[in-house]
Amino acid sequence: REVAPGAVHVPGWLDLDAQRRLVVACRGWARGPVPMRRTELPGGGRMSVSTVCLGWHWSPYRYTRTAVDVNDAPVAPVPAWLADLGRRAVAAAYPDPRAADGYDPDTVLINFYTGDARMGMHQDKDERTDAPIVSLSVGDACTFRFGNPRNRGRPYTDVRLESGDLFVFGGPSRFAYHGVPRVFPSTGDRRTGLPGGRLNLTMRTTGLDA
Ligand code: MD3
Ligand code: FE
Repeated sequence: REVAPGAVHVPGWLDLDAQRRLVVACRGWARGPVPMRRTELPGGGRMSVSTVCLGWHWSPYRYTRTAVDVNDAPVAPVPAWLADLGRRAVAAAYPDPRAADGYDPDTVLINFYTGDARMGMHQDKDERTDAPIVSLSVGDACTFRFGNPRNRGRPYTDVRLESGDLFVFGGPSRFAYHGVPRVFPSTGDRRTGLPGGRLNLTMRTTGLDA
């Protein structure tokens, strides 16, 4: 379903086994080499969402190879199987059979939401390319708010994202404001291996040198 030009929601794209494999892999990455943590903001606050990164480390508002605001360790690489999943995701979302050609995300941000975590409306503009962003959700459902490229407010569209859903944001949607105003506790399928909370992976192409 195309929510806006270039923004495509594919409900239930990941089967239970694929979700389970992501949960197991993310458990490992959450432990190290860089522990998953709530990112500290320049104003002194802390995000309510916990994050760990692959390939490049994101901290407000840049990408580095080491976790400069955590333990300074080099981040784990993006495994080939995950980049491949990203390519298949782009191919599944866009009808053009060549849409995924050359798609090679070099960073993945893994976000974990407890029941009271939120993500305010923002744009993702620390990447230097306009390659699509792939988003995969596992666990509790949430309200995802997809806005416009001009400001944090209306017009926006609220979409419920469920475990297994894929969302791809490319073209004119790539620089739209977006956020997660609420998570619905205990709505996830425990068979994924997640006893609670919401896991989201976003695959991106930084455009920084290899
Ligand atoms: C639309 N994450 O990590 S994923 C983020 O569910 C982020 O954790 C949310 O926003 C989450 O930056 C939303 C969907 C998403 C990700 C990136 C986008 C939507 C986007 C970039 C541009 C437009
Ligand atoms: Fe974002």
